[in-house]
Amino acid sequence: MTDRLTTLAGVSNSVRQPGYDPSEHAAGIVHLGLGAFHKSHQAVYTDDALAASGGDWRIIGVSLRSPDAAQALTPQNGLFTVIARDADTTEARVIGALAAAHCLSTDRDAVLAALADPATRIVSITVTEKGYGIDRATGGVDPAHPAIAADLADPDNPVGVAGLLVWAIRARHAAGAPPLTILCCDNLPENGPMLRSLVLDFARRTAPDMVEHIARDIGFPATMVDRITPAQGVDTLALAERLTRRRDLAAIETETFRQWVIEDDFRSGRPDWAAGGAIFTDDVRPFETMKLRMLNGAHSLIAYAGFLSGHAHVRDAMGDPALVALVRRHLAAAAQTLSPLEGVDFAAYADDLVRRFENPHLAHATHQIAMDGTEKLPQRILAPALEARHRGQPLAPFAFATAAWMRYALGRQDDGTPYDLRDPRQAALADALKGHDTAPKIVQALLKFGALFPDALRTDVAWATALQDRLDTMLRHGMAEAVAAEAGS
Ligand code: CS2
Repeated sequence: MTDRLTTLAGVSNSVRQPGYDPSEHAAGIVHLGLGAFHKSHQAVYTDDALAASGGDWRIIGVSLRSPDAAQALTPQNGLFTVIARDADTTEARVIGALAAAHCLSTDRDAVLAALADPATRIVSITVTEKGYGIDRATGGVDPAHPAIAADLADPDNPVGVAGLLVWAIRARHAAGAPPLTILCCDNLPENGPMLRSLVLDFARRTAPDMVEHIARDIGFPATMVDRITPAQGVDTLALAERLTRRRDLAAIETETFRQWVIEDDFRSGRPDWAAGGAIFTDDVRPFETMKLRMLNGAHSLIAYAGFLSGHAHVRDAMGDPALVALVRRHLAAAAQTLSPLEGVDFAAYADDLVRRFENPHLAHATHQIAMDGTEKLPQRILAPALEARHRGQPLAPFAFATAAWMRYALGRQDDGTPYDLRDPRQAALADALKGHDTAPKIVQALLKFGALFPDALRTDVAWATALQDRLDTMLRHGMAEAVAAEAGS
């Protein structure tokens, strides 16, 4: 049997290896959310930064609940393979940036010690949109979120992001450790300011003496992150073994493209991420809005319409010319809601996105992207819909994507086969939808759902009619026909 990847010795020469000796660099970052995306994105940029400019900036990766990542990575001394693929390239590289991997639920002490350690200067985060427990209406904590509720009740034994951060800030302040920079790398609008307001609100409720320190000394840079990275696939490990000649249980596949735009507000230094191509800027918002509305918005359209018309993966959905026409229409409509961004041609960006979605090597499940719709819809689809309405631009593309989500929220295929919605509010959605089986009723029930839809859309008759018409076609004729009808309209 092939040896496990535990050192760089013996890894195939054709595989790129860290351009530095990992053992010579201590950790300076704790990362919460040790998933495939972190491994394909920040860890790769950090690998480039260490090779170019050195520094004690390796990463201690933390999963909040699942021990799987730590169990795969610890026996490999943190080493793992990133396989970047597109239509004509397959490149493997071994990443040395990860100094350790822990799981909070099984290894609390190690995680808390790392957060409190004065050597830690950055805490970065990818826990997905639903991981934070933000009340989007107030910007503060959502006390009903399970981790927020647990941490409000017992702030000394934190289990969630806000609780861990405020715990760390208190411990570090008491010990005179350097101020942290807290780097949100999730696809949320204005993610830095959003996390700042969440942490401040949590501190107000549990550690009021820390509020001023947080407001003054802790940095919360905004970021736009981008690299399409499916969950590890069934073939990933075999491919990694073939390429590296080592058995690597932590290998991941991703695309060759990557992008990172970061607001330069670091309070105690940072790695030279620009060496890996990261762009530092004073204002991330225009990049972030573009990415959320164009890439992520189109992704959600593909996920709902594609999944329900029988396409398991994005690349298969991109084989349906009618759906591709809708994707292109959506991208153009989303671009029209943006303010011009110097140096960026939105039409060229849209063309690149279509190519990226078509990537024949990425098995990116539509069901994966479809999850957590209530967390994703506002910034991806509803914000640009609102902007389009304000500017008097066509609403049809956004209405179709929203109707597709509404259809998806019913939790059953056209033939009645149920599927798991995978949404943090799925019980409430099921409740709201109970007994409603016609398009007008479903649309009315979901328009009123929670604080999901902005008031201007909730009360707009033309918007409701546009949703109803499309949902009605989806219900009567199935999603594949609805896609074809919309593309032909
Ligand atoms: C996707 C994103 O799962 C999803 O919701 O839209 O994870 C997307 O792949 C990344 O944002 C790409 O950078």
